[in-house]
Amino acid sequence: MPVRMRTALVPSATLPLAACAGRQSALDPQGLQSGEIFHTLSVFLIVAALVWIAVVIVLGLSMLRRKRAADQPLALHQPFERASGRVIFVLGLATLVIVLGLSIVSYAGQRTVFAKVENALTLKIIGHQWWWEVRYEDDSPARSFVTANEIRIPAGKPVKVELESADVIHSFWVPSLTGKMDLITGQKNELQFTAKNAGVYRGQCAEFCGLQHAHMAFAVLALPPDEFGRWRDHENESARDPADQLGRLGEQLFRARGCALCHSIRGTLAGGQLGPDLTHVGSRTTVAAGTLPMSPATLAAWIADPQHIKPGNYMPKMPLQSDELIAILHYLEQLK
Ligand code: HEC
Ligand SMILES: [Cu+2]
Repeated sequence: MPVRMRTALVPSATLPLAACAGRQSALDPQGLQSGEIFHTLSVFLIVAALVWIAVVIVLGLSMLRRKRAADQPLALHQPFERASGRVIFVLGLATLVIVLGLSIVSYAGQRTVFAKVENALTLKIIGHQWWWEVRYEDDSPARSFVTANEIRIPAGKPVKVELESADVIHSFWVPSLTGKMDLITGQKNELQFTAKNAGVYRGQCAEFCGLQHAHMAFAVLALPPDEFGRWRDHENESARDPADQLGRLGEQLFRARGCALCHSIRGTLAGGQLGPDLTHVGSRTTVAAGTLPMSPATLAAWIADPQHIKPGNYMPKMPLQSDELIAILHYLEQLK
């Protein structure tokens, strides 16, 4: 085999294994709920595998020890009939026991997965074609704020997400942390989960919702609780004022070029509701619902031509001069 081909085959052969770990995998559970789902799956898989192996062994034996056909195929052989009757009865009973046992395992798993814990951190998540609105709500409106495409949570603490949709049906899925739940217009669905460890997990819309469904992802950042507290306090603040002349120009252009019609930046005159809130966009880890990693270059590419990056999405290509783009970019980057 030519060397080039062999080196190409090695990674492709290990690919299925590599796919089992990482930040978006139901087979590498990092949450209480996903752990329970994985446990249920393992029990089902092991029991089903044992049954399958037993069936194959019996099938093999019966083929090996096959007898010559009787001269009178219709004549009953009493002792054999009685023995096979017993075998069928025992196997029927075994099937019943196995199915009942698996039902109990499944029921117990569901009780943990859908258990409601008091005092969970509550977030409201609204699905939009093709991005996620994330609302941190508090009893005091002064402590409530909106962000997008990124969920930060305290590790080890229960989190409740209330799911709704602004348009079509979407589905909230963070495989590493828990199972799926749909977002439906006019209906409030709920899901609770707890990330066992700090880390970054990837979530993805899991219900086909139109053209850019595949680019409707989000990041879940599970932070140590004190760090989460600091982030929440900071995120609750209004956008910081631009630090320099170019930033101030960017802020003006953000309104003058129509961005503010669709985007809100708290603490400024920008109050649009059609697109993601950009108050702290500079501190997010991705651009356009997980489509690109956040950097000055990707942010610039997105603003310059969002239709090139995510064709059909609801942010139009805005006609901007290059110096206007630079000023707006400079302004948004500062919104940390
Ligand atoms: C007609 C409404 C509309 C206008 C006007 C608009 N946007 Fe957007 N914008 C959106 C929508 C909708 C999205 C989400 C797109 C997606 O991810 O599917 C978005 C996404 C973004 C994002 C990515 C946010 C994130 O969380 O990743 C940035 C940055 C952004 N817009 C900046 C701008 C700037 C700068 C302008 C002005 C030049 C502008 N937008 C004009 C609707 C608009
Ligand atoms: Cu979708």
